[in-house]
Amino acid sequence: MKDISNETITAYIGLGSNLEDPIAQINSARLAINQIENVKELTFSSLYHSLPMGPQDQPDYTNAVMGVITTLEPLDLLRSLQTIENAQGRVRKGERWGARTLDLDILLYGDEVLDHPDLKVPHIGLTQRSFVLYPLQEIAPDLLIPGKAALADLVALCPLDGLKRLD
Ligand code: A4P
Ligand code: MG
Repeated sequence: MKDISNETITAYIGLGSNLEDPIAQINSARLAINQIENVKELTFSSLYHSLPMGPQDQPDYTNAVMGVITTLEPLDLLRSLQTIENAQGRVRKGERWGARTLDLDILLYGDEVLDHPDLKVPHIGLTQRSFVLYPLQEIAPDLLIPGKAALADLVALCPLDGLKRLD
């Protein structure tokens, strides 16, 4: 068992994929995140099937949310996640919300509100996206989203938009 002994922060990471065997991409990313030094998995949601948000001429997505404890600073966590995205063949074509092998977003970092040019936390889309809110509720039903609302209240306002939990 990994030992993270210093003061830790609980962070939530959104995982998404719609290219090159999305379920395998999510499972590999989970393993890779567990390999980051000073990051340890706490919880992992079910996998969910979701319809694409953004351009519709792309495959459906697989999404999940992972809770971790970490001693990494937020930007160091972001860089580590981007390294994993790149290692799993992520190509940035400049199209907003286009298809991708792997997307790793920091949804929450403790109860911090961050407005850095490279990192906005809570993640900007968190409050409206069914493929984020429902998996997050599965693993952390009592969460309060800093600066926003109770997670349960956001979920109650958010239609499923075709989201389906996979077995
Ligand atoms: N960035 C700022 N804040 C964060 C954060 N909290 N976590 C910056 C991660 N990155 C953050 O990201 C662009 C920049 O956002 C990064 O350089 C980082 O510094 P990116 O991953 O290069 O590009 P992107 O993901 O295409 O952009 P964006 O706008 O973040 O897209 P989203 O919000 O990630 O949405 N449909 C379904 N069903 N499921 C999905 O998962 N995902 C997207 C992408 C579109 N449609 C989807 C899904
Ligand atoms: Mg992203």
